[in-house]
Amino acid sequence: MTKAKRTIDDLTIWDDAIQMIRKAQKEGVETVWDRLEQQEPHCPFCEKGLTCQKCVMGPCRISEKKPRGVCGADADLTVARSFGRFVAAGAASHSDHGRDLVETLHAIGRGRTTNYKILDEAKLKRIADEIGVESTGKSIKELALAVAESMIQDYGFLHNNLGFLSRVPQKRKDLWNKLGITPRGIDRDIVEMMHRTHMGVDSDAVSLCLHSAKVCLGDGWGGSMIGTELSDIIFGTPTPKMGKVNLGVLKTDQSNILVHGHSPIVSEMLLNAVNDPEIKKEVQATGARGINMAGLCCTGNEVLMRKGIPMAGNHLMTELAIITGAVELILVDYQCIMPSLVQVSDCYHTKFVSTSDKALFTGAEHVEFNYTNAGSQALKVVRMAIENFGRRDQTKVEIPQEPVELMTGFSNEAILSALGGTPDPLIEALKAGQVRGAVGIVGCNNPKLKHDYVHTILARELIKKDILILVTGCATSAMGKAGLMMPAAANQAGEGLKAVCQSLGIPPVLHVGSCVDNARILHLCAVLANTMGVDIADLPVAASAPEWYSEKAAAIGLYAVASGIYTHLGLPPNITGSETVTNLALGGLEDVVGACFAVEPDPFKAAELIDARIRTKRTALGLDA
Ligand code: XCC
Ligand code: SF4
Repeated sequence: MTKAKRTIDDLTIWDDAIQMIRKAQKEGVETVWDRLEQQEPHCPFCEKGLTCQKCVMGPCRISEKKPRGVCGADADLTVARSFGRFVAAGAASHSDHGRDLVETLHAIGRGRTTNYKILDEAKLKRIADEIGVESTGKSIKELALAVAESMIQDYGFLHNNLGFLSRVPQKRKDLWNKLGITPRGIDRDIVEMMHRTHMGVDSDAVSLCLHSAKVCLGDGWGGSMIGTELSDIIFGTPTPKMGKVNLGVLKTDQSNILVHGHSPIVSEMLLNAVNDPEIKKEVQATGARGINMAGLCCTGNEVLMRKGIPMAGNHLMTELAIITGAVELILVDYQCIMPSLVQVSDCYHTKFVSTSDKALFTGAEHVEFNYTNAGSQALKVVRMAIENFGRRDQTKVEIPQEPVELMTGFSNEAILSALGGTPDPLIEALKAGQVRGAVGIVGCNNPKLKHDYVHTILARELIKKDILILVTGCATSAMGKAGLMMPAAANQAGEGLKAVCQSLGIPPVLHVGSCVDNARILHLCAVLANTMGVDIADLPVAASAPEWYSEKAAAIGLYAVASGIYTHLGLPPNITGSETVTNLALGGLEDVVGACFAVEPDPFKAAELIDARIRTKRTALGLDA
C-alpha cells in the first residue's frame, strides 16, 4: 500500500514553518521532510527490531520462516539486545553531557578556569548535603572540588551507589533493590550493557530489559540529574521570567546568532561575549543594529530558562531557521544537530560553527571550547558573526510573523517558592481535586508525525481536565507558540486548575527546562511522594513524549517508567517484532515496577488514557470518592 503524498499542511501546524518550507521548495533547499519521503517505505525488519548486525556471522533478519539468527538468537533476544543498546546510547548522551559539567565544576574547584564560576553558592551547599558531602569548614572552591570528586565516583565503580539516590522514596529503593535494578555507576551500567549485548553474553530478553531499566535509572537519577543541578550551580538556578518564541525572534536589522545543541557550557559563554561592551561598539561599525542571540532545541531551553534568551524553535524548525536567510552564524555543541544543517547553511551566507571535539561536522568550521579558552573563543565567534552580517543577501531574507510571548523559569526551587516554600499547597490542591494531577510532556519532534500537532492538542485536552503540565525539551516550543505558556492560558483550563493558576499568576503549562531537566520532574515527584509518605507510583502523575525520535527520549521514557511513572509515547520504539518485549513494555512492567508504557498517536485518545490513569491513582489514594 502506498501512502498518499503529504501536502505542506500535513507536515506542520505552524505558519512560520509552512512559510519556510515553501521558501525552501522555491529555493531548492532540501529538508528533513524531503529526506523522509526518499527513505520511505522503511525496512519492516528494522522497524520491528528484527535485524541484528552485532557480528559478521550475520547480519541476520529474523522472520517466521527464519526464526533464529546464525548464532541462534530469536526474535525476543534480537529485539531486547538492540533496544538495550538503543537506550544505553541515550543514557550515555545525557550522562556524558553531565560529565562535562562535573569537569567544569572540578576545574572551578581546582582554580583552573577563570571562565566559569559558582553562581548559586547556596545550591552548591544544598546539593553537597543531599549527596553526603560535608560542607562545614570548606571554602566554596573546596566544596566545589569535593562535590565534583564525589560525582566523578558516581560515574565509576568505587561508590557502587549514586549520590542522588538519597532523593528516592524508600519504597522505590526497596523495589529496585529487590529487582536488582538499582543503578550502581553511570558508566559502569552503560558499559555493562555493551558487554551484555555482545554475542553470547546475556541471552535472556527479560534479563536484558531489566538491565535496560537500570541503565536508564542511572541516567535519570545520575547523569541527567548531575547535569541539571551543576548547570544551576554554575550558571544560576532558573527563576520565572518572560521570553519569546518562533522564527519571528530573528531580526532583519541585526546580526543573528543561533545556539543549538544541549550544553549551557558554550551558550552561556556566547551570551557573555554578546554583552561585552567592546563587541557592542564593534557591531555598530558594521551597519547592523546589534547582535541578536536566539536558541534552538535544548541549548535554547537552557538559555531561555536561565536568561530569557528568545527561542527560535524546536527540532523540526532548525533547518527552517537557517532558511530565513537571516542567520549569520549557528553555533552548535552536541546532540540533535542534524548534519544537514551544514548543507542548509551552505545555501545561504550562514556560518556553521562546531565547538566540541566529540561533535565534528564535515564542512563546518570548528572553534573548540574548553574551560580554559571559552571566553576568548566566544568573542572570536561573535566577531565572525558580526563580520558575516555584511555578506547577508537581503533579497533572500524572509522572517515570518511576530514572536509569541511565554513565561519560563520554573525550576523546582521557583515552583516551591511560588508555593510559599513547601509542597503542601500543591498537595492540598491535589487532594481537593483543583489540580487533579500533573503530566510531564517532554521530548522531540518526528517528521513522521505532523509537527507539534500531538503536543499542542494533548496539552489543551489535559489542562481542560484540570491536569497541570510540566514541559521540557522540544515540546516547549510547541506549547509556547500555542500561547499555553502564558498566565492567560489559564482560561483554557478546567475550573480548578484555572483558579490555582490565577491565584499564583502562573500558566497551566510550566516550563521546567531542557531534556536533562526531566530530572527536575523526577525530583519533584520524589519530593511529593516523600511528603505524602507514598511511592512515586502512587502519585496521580504521568509522562508523555508525544513526538519523540531519539535514543535519549527512549532512555527518559524508561527511567520514568522504572521510577513508577506511567508514560505515553506517540509512536513505538523498534521493538514490535518481539511479543515478550512489547507485552512487557505495554503492560507487564506494571506488575514489576508499578508503571508501563502506552503507545497512542492520537492526542485525544492519549489524553483519555492519561486521564484514566490519573483517575485510578486518585481513587487508590482515596482522593476521589
Ligand atoms: Fe533533541 Fe533535547 Fe528531542 Fe529536542 S527534545 S529533539 S532529544 S533537543 Ni529532548
Ligand atoms: Fe546474527 Fe547472532 Fe551475529 Fe546477530 S549476533 S548478527 S543474530 S549471528
